[in-house]
Amino acid sequence: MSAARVGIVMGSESDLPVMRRCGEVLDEYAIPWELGVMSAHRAPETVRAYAGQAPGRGLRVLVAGAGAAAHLPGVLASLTTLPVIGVPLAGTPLQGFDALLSIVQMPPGVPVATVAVGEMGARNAGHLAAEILALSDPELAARVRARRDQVAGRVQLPEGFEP
Ligand code: RP5
Repeated sequence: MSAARVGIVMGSESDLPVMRRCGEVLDEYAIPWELGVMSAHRAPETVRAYAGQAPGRGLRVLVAGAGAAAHLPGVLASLTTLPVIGVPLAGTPLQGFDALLSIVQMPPGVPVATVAVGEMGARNAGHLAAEILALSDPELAARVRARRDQVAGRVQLPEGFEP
């Protein structure tokens, strides 16, 4: 089995059902990935070690899902220059709006590429990770292009209209 190129991490096991969707998308592109649960507030030293070792372990993109105050993506981004994609998760009475604002509002200099709340975001994190990796992988770039061409076919044109 090849070494993981994408690390999918999340703040709690309760995030797993949603974050698994990111892995499913990466599987469609045949991108090896790994998955871990680590909390920025419950186990900050584990997060520090994971970020520090990530490049040497072959990871090229990190996807971090978190709910509530949702520190995990920003903390990871502070500890590595690998691209970090943040997935805001619902689960509190604020339904993910809290996590969305927390993750998307990173001050300049330490970016987190924030995707939509919940399952839509987890899936898009997989697609975005594929596009980032495709920049240095022509075979993957062809698979990314092929999928885009495939979804472009999902249209219904009005009668008499030719694009
Ligand atoms: C965040 O708090 C996690 O990412 C999760 O979305 C939320 C609730 O965590 P648990 O109380 O289910 O462990 O840290």
